Amino acid sequence: MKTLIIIPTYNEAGNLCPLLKEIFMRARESDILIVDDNSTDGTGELANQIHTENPQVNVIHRPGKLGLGTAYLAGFKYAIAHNYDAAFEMDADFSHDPRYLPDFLKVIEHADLVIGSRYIPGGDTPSWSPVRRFISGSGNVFARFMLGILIQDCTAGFRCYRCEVLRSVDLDTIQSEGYAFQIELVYRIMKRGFKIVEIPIIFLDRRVGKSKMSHKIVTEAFSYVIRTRLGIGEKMRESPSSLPLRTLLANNTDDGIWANRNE
Ligand SMILES: Nc1nc2c(ncn2[C@@H]2O[C@H](COP(=O)(O)OP(=O)(O)OP(=O)(O)O)[C@@H](O)[C@H]2O)c(=O)[nH]1
Ligand SMILES: [Mg+2]
Repeated sequence: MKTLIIIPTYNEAGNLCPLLKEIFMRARESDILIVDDNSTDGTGELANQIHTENPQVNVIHRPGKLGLGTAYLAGFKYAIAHNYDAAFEMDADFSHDPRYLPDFLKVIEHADLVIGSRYIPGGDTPSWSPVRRFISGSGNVFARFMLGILIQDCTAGFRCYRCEVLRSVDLDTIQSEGYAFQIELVYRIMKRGFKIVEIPIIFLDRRVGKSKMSHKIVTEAFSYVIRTRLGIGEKMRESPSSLPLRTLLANNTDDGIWANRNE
């Protein structure tokens, strides 16, 4: 399967080289796309230099910090245009440990979307404070309950999509960023009846560099869930009232993988 690992970067110069080295140790055949937003620490130039040494690594440069959601959308469109079979979302800060890549690659052979989940047996967030755990955990419960999503970790950002799934979700109508972006994509994909599988991951804090997390990202996620539940605006087409009643079956399979699918 021809796969692309999309890595959005904003000031990740300290992480980039060690990360790419570890990725190639685990997923030698995959190509990498860095989407850099004119980082001020030289990440973009570093990415160019890596590209000249290794054409398996490509770079999209954008003029300024335009947000994580649009960075992934640019990456997805690149994956579709270049005929990849599957595309990963992966952070540059080592929170998404490359050691899980072989698990994703195995499971995507039989799934449409694979999510690295912190909230199924075997998954964890050991370095988070109780407050951060509470915000993420309650946000997930809220989104799942309001939108009828039976995925345990719908804000997770370590994912592998089949490109045919990305083709089907009308990427141009997605406007969310941050957590809302992840919820919106999983919700749309679930509604179209694709097979979504969660695999456990241990999510660690970034090794070096600064977080770009903000209160705005959390507020946006709550707002997206409420607007979608109420069927406000364009999201009406995606409203939960159009979900088939027997939408999802959650199976905790023998190998510790949770599968959700329309049946
Ligand atoms: N291209 C691009 N990348 C971004 C932008 N904001 C964040 N990123 C990248 O997206 C990934 C996730 O950002 P983080 O700062 O780690 O945010 P987070 O993972 O939600 O928060 P932490 O848990 O605190 O690390 C990293 O690879 C960032 O460099 C942006 O506006 N544009
Ligand atoms: Mg991070």
